[in-house]
Amino acid sequence: MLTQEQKDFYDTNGYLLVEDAVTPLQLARLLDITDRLIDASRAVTESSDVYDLDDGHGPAAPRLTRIKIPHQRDPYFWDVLRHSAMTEVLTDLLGPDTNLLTSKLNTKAPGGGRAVEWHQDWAFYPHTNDHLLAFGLMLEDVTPDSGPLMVIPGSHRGPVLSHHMNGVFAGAIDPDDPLFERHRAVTLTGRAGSMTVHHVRTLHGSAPNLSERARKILFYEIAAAHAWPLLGSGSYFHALGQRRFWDDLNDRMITGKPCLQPRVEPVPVRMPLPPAPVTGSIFKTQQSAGAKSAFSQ
Ligand SMILES: O=C(O)CCC(=O)C(=O)O
Repeated sequence: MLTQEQKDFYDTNGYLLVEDAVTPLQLARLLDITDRLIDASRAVTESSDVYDLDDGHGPAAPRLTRIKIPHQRDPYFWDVLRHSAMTEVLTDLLGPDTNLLTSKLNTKAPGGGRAVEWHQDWAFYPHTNDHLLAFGLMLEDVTPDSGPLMVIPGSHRGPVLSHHMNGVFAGAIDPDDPLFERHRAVTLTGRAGSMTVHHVRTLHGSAPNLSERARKILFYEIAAAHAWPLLGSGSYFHALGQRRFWDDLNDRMITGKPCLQPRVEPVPVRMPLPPAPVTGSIFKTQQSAGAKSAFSQ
C-alpha cells in the first residue's frame, strides 16, 4: 500500500498523511455509528466509561470531547481496522504482528471543542521498544479552524520531554520548555477518509475547534507485538491474571500473532507517575494536573 517514498518520509519525519484509508462505504458506516453514539449521549449527565463530556453538554446539544474505546461499543470499528487500507499501512510500518492498545474517537464539539495540549504518547505508555504508532482517521473533513492534529517533524528521534507538572504526570509538556520547537509545527488537515499516522514519540497537539462543525477523528493506538508495555494504558492487564491476560492479548491482535520474546531496546523511559488527580481521559489528566496551555482558549 505505502510507497517506499512514504515509508522513508515516515521514518524521517515521524508522521504521515494517507488519503483514502477507508472506502466511501466504510466511511459512511463509521460516521453513521458515530452519530448514533453521539445522539445517545444526550441523556448522559456525567463522564462515564463510554463518554467524556465537554463543558456545556446537555440534551439539546451534545458536547463531547471523546467517545471512549469505540471498538468496544461497536464491532465495526474493529472490523474496519482489520479489513481496509489501514491494515496494510499498519503492516508496512510495524511488520506482520501488531496489537491494538486502545481506540478513541475525539469528537471536538463545534465552537470551542477542547484543545489537546502538546505531548508524546510514549510518555503515557512506555514499552520495551518504540515500535508503536497512532492512526487518526478523519470521519469528516478536517480544516485549519476545526482543531486539526499538529506534529513536530522529526521529534520522534529527539528527546522525550518532561510531561510532569505540579509533582504529577500531567500528560502534557510545558509549552515554555526550551526543547519544544513550536515554530516547526506542521498542521495535518484533510478530506474525510484521510488518515494521519504518528510515531509514539512524535510531539503532537491540537487547538480548540473554532469551526461550526464537530471535528471527529477516530484514533487507534497500535504496537508491534514485540513491544511490551512497561506501564500506562496497556498495563491494566497486569491486574487480569495470566489466563485472562492471554485471552485479552489474543483478542487485541490486529494482524499476526503475539510475540513472547519482547524486543528490549535502550529507549528513554520515565514512568507516568504519580498519576494526576483525575485520569479518565487525556483531557481530564491535563486539566486536573494543571498542565499549562499552549493554546489560548
Ligand atoms: O484529538 C486530537 O487532536 C489529539 C488526540 C491525542 O493526541 C490523544 O488523545 O492522545
